[in-house]
Amino acid sequence: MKDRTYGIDTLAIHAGEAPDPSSGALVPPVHLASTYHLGTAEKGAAIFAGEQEGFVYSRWGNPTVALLERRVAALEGAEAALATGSGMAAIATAVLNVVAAGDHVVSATAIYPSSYHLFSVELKALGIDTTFVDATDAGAVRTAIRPNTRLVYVETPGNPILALSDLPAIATIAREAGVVSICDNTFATPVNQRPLALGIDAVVHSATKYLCGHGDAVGGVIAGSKAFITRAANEPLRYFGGVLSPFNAYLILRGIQTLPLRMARHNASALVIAEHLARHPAVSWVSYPGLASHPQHELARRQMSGFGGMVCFDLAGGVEAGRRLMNTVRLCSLAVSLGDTRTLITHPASTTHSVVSREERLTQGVTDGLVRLSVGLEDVNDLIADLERGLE
Ligand code: 4LM
Repeated sequence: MKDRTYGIDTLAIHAGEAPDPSSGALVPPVHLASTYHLGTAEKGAAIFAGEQEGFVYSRWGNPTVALLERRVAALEGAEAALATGSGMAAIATAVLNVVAAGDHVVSATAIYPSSYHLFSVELKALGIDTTFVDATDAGAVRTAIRPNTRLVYVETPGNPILALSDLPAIATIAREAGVVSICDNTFATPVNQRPLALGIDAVVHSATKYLCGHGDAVGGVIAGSKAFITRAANEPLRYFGGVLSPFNAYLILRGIQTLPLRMARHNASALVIAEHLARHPAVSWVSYPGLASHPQHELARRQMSGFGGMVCFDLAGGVEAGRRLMNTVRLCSLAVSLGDTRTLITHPASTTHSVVSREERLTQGVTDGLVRLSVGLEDVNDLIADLERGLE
């Protein structure tokens, strides 16, 4: 199948597939084997020497996982992809594929907090320094680049405030400086945004989110050039070992088939809800890239083909209003994560960030009334009615 000639709806269902030769089954088998028969000594030697393709051991490669990799590569328009055991494993593997002790990273500040921790604590302990910048300003990225900078890292739309980074501008800055660029595309998905086509070198995903889409598997994926992916597979992934289980690969593959359909509904419902909240007296502001009031709405229109299912808003009534909303909603689930069929809602000030001092959380952009909504696939009128009861 010449994947590039098909539309994304077709790729999501068929890319990379090869019917199981032993049974003809259309649904991909879940290959649970950890190890594989090498055939003959000569064939085993050829596989080990890299002269012949073949599976050896499932930490090095697995047929079900490989199908997921081909599928995501096609969706992202990448030469290759590499699946990992979680989104964090994808980020750590991709980053460690580029940087080593003594190197420097320029990262957006507004990224998933665990990614921020990876750079600010874990990589720092390994001798890798990171400068965090407001990546909504591409000039700030350029200014922060040093002679030993090896990597520019962004997440757009960023978690949770949905700030955007100008991907073509950042890709150009990185390329001119001889620096690798990586974008976390989890919030947008390849349906709404294709960072590689905009010049970014590699994409990382938490496949736990929209790619899987049903909240039943943790996983991650990296997509990029064949050289980038081969090195990531043969070095950091193989030796740090953060591989994906074949069963989770199967679940994510199953979810991906409906990714374009689901994203169309996520996009449509999130816009309706964002517009509704923007008119609501209990809401002081709404952040959604699809609203004309979003400070980077024009950029969103240029680099995204849909604005996603995440909506962020601030309650005028602060922490108490947030607590009331969390305790009143019935259809929206009070839960972290995102990208599921069901709507997920969080109010960091009363939950995940309640142990952090108010000053510290404000510096992270987590205001008293900040609410993050992962708009699911339920009837949008039911969702609005559910939110309305908690906003009264
Ligand atoms: C959450 N997010 O926001 P794994 N990249 C982005 C993310 O939002 C996440 C990851 C990577 C949330 C999890 C609890 C933009 C996670 C990390 O959880 O390692 O698959 O992905 O609520």
